[in-house]
Amino acid sequence: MTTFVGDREGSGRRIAVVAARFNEIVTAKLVEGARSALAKHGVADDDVDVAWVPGAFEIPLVAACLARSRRYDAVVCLGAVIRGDTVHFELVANESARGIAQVSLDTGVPVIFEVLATTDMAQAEARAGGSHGNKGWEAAEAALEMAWLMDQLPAMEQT
Ligand code: INI
Repeated sequence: MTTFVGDREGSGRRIAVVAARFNEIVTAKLVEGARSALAKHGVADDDVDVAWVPGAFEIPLVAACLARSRRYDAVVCLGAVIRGDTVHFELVANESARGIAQVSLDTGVPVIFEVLATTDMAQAEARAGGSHGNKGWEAAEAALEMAWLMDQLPAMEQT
């Protein structure tokens, strides 16, 4: 029996981060958390590229571009969708999640989903370096773990 459990060693890894500027007060902290986690696990600063997009809706296209470049071991997607008075929230949150999942499945590159979807700003801030930790940090660790796992698993056939 073989058991595969991801390792978070980051030396030599190249990681891309896609971050939404919408609700930047939150997303800047997610990016900071992700960068700190990558540095802590040994990823060189030069091996981390960050692409800013207008909002969470734009994340999937840029994540697809970066994943298909084959330059990165993983792509970390960071955003904050905060419920307002309209259904726009649902559309943005759902499409962002769907698109990000699709990029990962289509490319075989780990694409990590950390687009916060919260009722209010306080909940989002709590998850961006507040009482609920920093989800950007967790996303970076998930990226390293998935990169390691994908290296160990049998190669995916191109379809
Ligand atoms: N984008 C976000 O990242 N978070 C939000 O909360 C949000 N809301 O609520 O509207 C949001 N909208 C912008 C969207 O992501 C696109 O940038 C825009 O629709 C242009 O395509």
